[in-house]
Amino acid sequence: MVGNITFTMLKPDAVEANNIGPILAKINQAGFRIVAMKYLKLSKDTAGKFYEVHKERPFYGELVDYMSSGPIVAAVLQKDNAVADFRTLIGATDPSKAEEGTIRKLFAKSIAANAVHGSDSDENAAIEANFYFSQIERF
Ligand code: IDP
Ligand code: MG
Repeated sequence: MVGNITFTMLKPDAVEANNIGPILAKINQAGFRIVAMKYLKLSKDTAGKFYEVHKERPFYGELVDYMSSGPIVAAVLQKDNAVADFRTLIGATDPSKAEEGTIRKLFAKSIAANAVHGSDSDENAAIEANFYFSQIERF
């Protein structure tokens, strides 16, 4: 089963703009199956832990504040080649550089408030999915 799951979050800007439905529709239309999903608000502490890999980057404080500013949707998605295909579906980190038709091109507000998270490797997909979901929350 290696390589067939990725982890995503619909970020506070996407939730605030009532884009949960349209983004989930795009995800399903692209062939991803929802394995696990929850709606929650991160504390600063939890957001800081999730993004610990970025703690030396200049935008870390801004990112943690932003990701704990409102509710998010966290989900595990399944598809062949899930990590790479999901990165293609969401587009570049900076929405002004994202391809036409990608989720970030369609829905992101800025490089920080960029609508969705997508795992960058199979290893991180597993770590990130385990951060949010137990085995009995996956189907
Ligand atoms: P990714 O989400 O496309 O994998 P990363 O480089 O892993 O991009 O950065 C994680 C998140 O940090 C981005 O999705 C975005 O929300 C935020 N971020 C990245 N670069 C910047 C920046 O230059 N300014 C502010 N926020 C940023
Ligand atoms: Mg990343």
